[in-house]
Amino acid sequence: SDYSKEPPRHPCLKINSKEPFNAEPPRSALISSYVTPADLFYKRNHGPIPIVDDLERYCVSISGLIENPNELFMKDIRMLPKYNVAATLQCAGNRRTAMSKTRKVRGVGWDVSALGNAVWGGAKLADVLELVGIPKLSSTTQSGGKHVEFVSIDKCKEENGGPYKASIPLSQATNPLADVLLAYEMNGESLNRDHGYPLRVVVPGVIGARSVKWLDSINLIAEECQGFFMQKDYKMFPPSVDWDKINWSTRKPQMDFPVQSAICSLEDVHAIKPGKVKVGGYAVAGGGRGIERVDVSVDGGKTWMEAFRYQKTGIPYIADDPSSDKWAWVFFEVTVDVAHSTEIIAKAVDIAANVQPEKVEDIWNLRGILNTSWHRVKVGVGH
Ligand code: MTE
Ligand code: MO
Repeated sequence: SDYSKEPPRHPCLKINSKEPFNAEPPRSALISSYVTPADLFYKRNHGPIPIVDDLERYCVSISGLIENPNELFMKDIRMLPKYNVAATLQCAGNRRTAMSKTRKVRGVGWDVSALGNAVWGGAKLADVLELVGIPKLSSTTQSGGKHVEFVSIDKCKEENGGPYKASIPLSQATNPLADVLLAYEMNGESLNRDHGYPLRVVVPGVIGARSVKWLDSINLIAEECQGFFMQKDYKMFPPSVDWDKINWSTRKPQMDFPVQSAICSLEDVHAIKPGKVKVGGYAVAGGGRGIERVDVSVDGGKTWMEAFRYQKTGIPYIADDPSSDKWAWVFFEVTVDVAHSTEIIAKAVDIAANVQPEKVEDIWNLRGILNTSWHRVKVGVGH
């Protein structure tokens, strides 16, 4: 594989793996803007970044279990109504490093910044599929297609040199309310190479792995995609299963993200002066469920304070308010009083009353995915 033509990257990114390039911004940079700038947005790759240099010739083929296979060029996709959807993309491996500390897991290490919140601009997949003859709200095509597979241009070793791929159910793909996009813009600018230029899938509310970058083709298939990242990775196993006991076929590919939050105003171990401390971070729920509440504790979870929440410009965020962005994270903030060294904890609750689990041990899994345990930072108080 050829890593000699990688794009330039922001120097502040913390590199977790160089080839393929996997990097995240520092915590403080992550919460410095509600909409994450593209250069600070985490980068999660499984191979070299492909180069698409002829946009005129670039097209997406749509085939498989579909009555009228077709090829769509950029101009066809741009002709469809354009939507701007604010959506947080989060890697299933976010916070893996912390999970690895209790018991070793396999996978790239990540702190708490393997996620970002962008405004994705593009066509709705539901409109694209309608254009090729698949009606809205379909759960099957006439030829028996029940899943929509996205195949990329990039090549990765997990697929033995083949392309990265993933699928979602046709019912989700053809549901306009699911807001699945074929995006050509990120934050009002053309997608950059790292994030999928010229066209990527964005599946809001679902683990990042299903948002295939550098889209090459779409296949209508009867069963979910049989690719590595659907069948041999990104599945949630119980703590009792280790590598000697694993049977991949017993589990479903992970789709929705569970409720998550993390403190970003403080590092894992942070020295502070006694007195008032501002605790800030992000919270995000999967599946379009809003965040109902974020609780913060400064005494190891004995007592809790509710944090203030907002989206965009500091206007209070109320879950279920129609003006809130259902796929986007909320920022939280609370000022606490700290007199001596302690642990500061955050946990979020979504509108379905799902709560982050207390202990990472209880959700430990061999691949180290979905670490959504209470987020803890240690503050050392010096005088
Ligand atoms: N798409 C392709 N083609 N190749 C990849 O390696 N990585 C996936 C997904 N789509 C990947 C991909 C994973 S695991 C995640 S978390 C997101 O892209 C990361 O998107 P980003 O790099 O734009 O943040
Ligand atoms: Mo990911």
